[in-house]
Amino acid sequence: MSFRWYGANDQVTLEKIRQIPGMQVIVTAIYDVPVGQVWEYERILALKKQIEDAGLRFEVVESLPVHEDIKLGLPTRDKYIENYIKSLHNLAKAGIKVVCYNFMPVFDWTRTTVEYPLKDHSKTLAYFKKDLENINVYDDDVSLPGWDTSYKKEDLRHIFEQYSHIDEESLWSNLAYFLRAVVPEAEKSGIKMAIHPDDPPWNIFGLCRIITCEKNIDRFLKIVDSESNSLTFCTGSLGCTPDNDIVSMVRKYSAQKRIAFVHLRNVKFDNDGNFYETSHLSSDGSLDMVAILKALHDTGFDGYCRPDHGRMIWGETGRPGYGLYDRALGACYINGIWETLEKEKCSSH
Ligand SMILES: [Mn+2]
Repeated sequence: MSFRWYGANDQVTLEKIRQIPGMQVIVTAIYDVPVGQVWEYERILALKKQIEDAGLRFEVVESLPVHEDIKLGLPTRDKYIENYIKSLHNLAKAGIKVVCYNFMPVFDWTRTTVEYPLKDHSKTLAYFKKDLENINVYDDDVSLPGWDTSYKKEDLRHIFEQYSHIDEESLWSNLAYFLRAVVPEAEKSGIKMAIHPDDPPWNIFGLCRIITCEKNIDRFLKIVDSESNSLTFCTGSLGCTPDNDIVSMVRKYSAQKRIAFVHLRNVKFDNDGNFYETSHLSSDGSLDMVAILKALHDTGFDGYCRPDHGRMIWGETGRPGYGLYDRALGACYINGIWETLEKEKCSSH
């Protein structure tokens, strides 16, 4: 069981995280190194020490971001791939086991609001198709929750111009180029690369997204057939549409030993491309958490998991999706289901 922590500036401190029952591992990153630069060994080691001093372990990185030039397949990509490999070696030397990353063009996870009120007056992240359609990326300076930066319209024009040459097949080929260079190095150093699916799993503003569904994940895993080319299986990202059968996907990829890291989160979707995030409880959302955990348990899953986003409850404020309370409740719920599965297994033998 792990928990994402945003470093020394995170109001959710390591001391608080430590007090969540069953919490063992911290998932974090070095946030002040620009994308494409090498993460120095000394910096990683200092972070590890800070986490270990708080009684936790540092074994999962989220994320080691992929430079836009790699996704675009520009000639400069080789330099950035070289740096990426150097970072991987430094992380391995410090004992990191799993590196989460994504291959979404330009924008990270996308929501249209982070303050959608639920019936119980908690606030959550939501995506309404209509609200996204009303944003004109060419006319407005846009910033949506989830994006690290707000984009000026001039910058966006330039980025969209660059991506206008990138269709799905070229994105696949740029991803393959990256994987063929990086995965063998990860394998040698004992790291599992774990791609995070696109969130949401469909094109945004005409930018292609490819890590979206079972067919595409099958294709992804075949590019380099190695456990070091694995998944961060995010139930909420892939599960925000009825098109993906989450339980059967979890069962399949876990049996193949290709899930290194699981993000557990529940969402409530409709059939028109809208969704909002809920508490982890199965009956609050569209996903069956017991069935998901049973699929992991039946297939001998021994990787890392974390409660993904949480709602804002009990008056907490802070980074949307990353408060303490609801994620801690999620961790306890997950641990409770897992303990039940373990004990059932013992008593049935
Ligand atoms: Mn996730």
